[in-house]
Amino acid sequence: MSQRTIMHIDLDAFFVSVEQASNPELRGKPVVVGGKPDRRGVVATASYEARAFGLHSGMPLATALRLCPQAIFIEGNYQRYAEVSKKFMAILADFSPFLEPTGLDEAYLDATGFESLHGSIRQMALKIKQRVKDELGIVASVGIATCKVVAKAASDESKPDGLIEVPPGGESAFLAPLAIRKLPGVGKKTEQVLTGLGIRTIGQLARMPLPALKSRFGVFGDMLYRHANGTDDSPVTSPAEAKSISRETTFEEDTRDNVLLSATLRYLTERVGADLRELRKQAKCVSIKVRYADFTTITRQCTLPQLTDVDQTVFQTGNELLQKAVTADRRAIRLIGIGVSSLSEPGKQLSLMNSAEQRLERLNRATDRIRDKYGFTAIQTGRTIRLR
Ligand code: TTP
Ligand code: MG
Repeated sequence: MSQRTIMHIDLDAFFVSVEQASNPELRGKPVVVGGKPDRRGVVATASYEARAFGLHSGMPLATALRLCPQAIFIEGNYQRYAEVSKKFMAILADFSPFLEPTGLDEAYLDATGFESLHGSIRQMALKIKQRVKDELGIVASVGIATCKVVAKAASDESKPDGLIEVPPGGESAFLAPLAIRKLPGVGKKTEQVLTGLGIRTIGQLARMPLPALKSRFGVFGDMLYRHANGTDDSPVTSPAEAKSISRETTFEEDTRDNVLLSATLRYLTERVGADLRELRKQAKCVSIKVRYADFTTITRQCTLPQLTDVDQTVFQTGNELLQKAVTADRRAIRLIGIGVSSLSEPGKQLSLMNSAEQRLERLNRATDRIRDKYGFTAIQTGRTIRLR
């Protein structure tokens, strides 16, 4: 694999930072999100001021109060954190379409070849940090390396308000002095086992004979070995794309009314069509679902002669399938649904476009895909069913 440039971006003290951004009185103070200390429960996150007193995520609130009586304890607003997370990911998507969110406040970004756009990858990282600061009022830490595992270890190590760039070839030298729990993927259990073997640093782990790690940890040992040596081929993978789009509805009363059935199918088709176009996809296959009063369910599908994102075409095809089904079986119907699958990008005459245009097209489409994806998930209130 040719050399890559991977960034790991992680927000500092995320939940607390959101609170501090909207309430200046909390800034610069020991703050805990997780709840009032008179309740059972644990610290979700502590501000860096509170961490100075030994507070950390997962600590019982009562212990946190004992260690830091002056701390301000906040219940937290998880919906807000999800909203801020969406904005954060949208900022990152402006920088590269090759984006893999791995939590509310962290993501990998493949920045291979992006230095020319920003002067250097370091400049790119600084711009990301600045935009997150300006637009969200939150500090992001960034790690840059040739692979994911080292990039993540670097962003962790850089905190708070950090930026560490591990030069290509410097991976194992960077990791070697770090405690083994700093190796992404090493949890409490693995740490215990490794400590039992006398291994405390990632450097010591990297020098272990591979067979010894394999016999101890199985396939995981193999991964530990590679990661400890700063090698990790895993790609930055954008979230799975929709493979199909469908809508269905249950009637208030079971029905044989053909007009109602068709009208409902039309309505559902329009919802499906809107999603399809928002995703900038076209479909080759239309299917319907019919559930009878006794819950027996049938599906019928039809492959179109060509790709489409036109409601009319999808509806006509779906309605023909529906009409055949109701003619063949007169039972009352409880639910109908319509879906499209075999999705692809709208056809392009690639041969007529030069390769630079093609690359831009791909880049734009990939960006749209990520943006659509975030909007898509956000409005997924039981209206959209995505099958994987
Ligand atoms: P982290 O990124 O692990 O932690 P953090 O952002 O609070 O602090 P930093 O990255 O600077 O070390 O987790 C992100 C959010 O996830 C965190 O703000 C709160 C939540 N969280 C929990 O609710 N419980 C936990 O045990 C952890 C680790 C995080
Ligand atoms: Mg964080």
